[in-house]
Amino acid sequence: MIFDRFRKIDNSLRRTRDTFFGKIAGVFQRGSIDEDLWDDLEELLIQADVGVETTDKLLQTLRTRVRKENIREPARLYSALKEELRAMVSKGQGDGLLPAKGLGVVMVVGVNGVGKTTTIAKLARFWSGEGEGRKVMLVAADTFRAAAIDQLKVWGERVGLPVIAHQPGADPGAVVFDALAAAKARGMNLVVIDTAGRLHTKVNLMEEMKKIKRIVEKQGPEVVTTLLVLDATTGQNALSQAKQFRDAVEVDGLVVAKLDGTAKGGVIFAIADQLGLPIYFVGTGEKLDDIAEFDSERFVDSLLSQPES
Ligand SMILES: Nc1nc2c(ncn2[C@@H]2O[C@H](COP(=O)(O)OP(=O)(O)OP(=O)(O)O)[C@@H](O)[C@H]2O)c(=O)[nH]1
Ligand SMILES: [Mg+2]
Repeated sequence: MIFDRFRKIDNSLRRTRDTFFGKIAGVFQRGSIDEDLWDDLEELLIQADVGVETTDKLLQTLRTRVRKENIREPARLYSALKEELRAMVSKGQGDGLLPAKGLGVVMVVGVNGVGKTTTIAKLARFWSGEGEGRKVMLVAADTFRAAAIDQLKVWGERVGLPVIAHQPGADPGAVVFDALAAAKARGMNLVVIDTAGRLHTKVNLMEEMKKIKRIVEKQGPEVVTTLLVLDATTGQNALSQAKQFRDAVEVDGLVVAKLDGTAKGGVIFAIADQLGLPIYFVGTGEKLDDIAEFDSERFVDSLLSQPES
């Protein structure tokens, strides 16, 4: 299982690695740590979508380490870079996302089309499958579009899990209310809520999301977790979305979808650094199996390995 997860992370990072990250190793192959090395490193990190702010911070930390630890060899600096990158994305890993017992509710939010519904199907399968073995129920709280409800029902059938839905146009709060009652009655221990995609700039939609959360909380589940799905292919844009969602509702963690479809995977460092939110999963493709628990060590090692020629 664990090797499978690593393989998925490796494969999904191919484009990001081959485009810029894989070239970083080359920067450290010179004889000494000089200004050219710093310039080249900075350029590659920014090109890799790590972002100006996070890149600056990394370089400052590394320069300080070079001074304090008296680092002379580029190879040692390269190790230090890996350490700092790992530290940046390792926050919150291993923390309990779901309760050990009692009812857990996961609310999945994000901008239109980022991959929420697909991610829910993947997670539902993961959480209900071997090892995790939870009794999972899905909730179609994206009531704006009939197609959205159908889409979740189709996934529900494929993964063999119940889906609670109302008619299109229904109040999302009412669906959620009913779903929690049904979950308790049927002895479920995990409810995953699909919400409508919303622009982070639309105040009324952000309010609706808060309302859904309040309704959930009133039902007294053990844990309510809000997962924000970001689309890795949008690069730095994902960062500004995440900031606004975090400010509107309490976001507990992130899923970065479509890592396989981008060379901009470096944005994960900017997101982790500037939001201080844990990354729990990454989406590695369009199929049900294409999801992996995030692993900071593997992520960094995989990114910095040399591109295949
Ligand atoms: N390559 C790739 N495609 C993905 C991944 N996750 C989702 N997608 C695709 O992204 C598209 C949008 O996915 P949805 O799950 O419908 O996105 P959504 O956020 O629910 O969209 P709305 O409900 O319209 O806001 C679909 O074509 C998915 O197959 C991923 O990890 N990798
Ligand atoms: Mg959807």
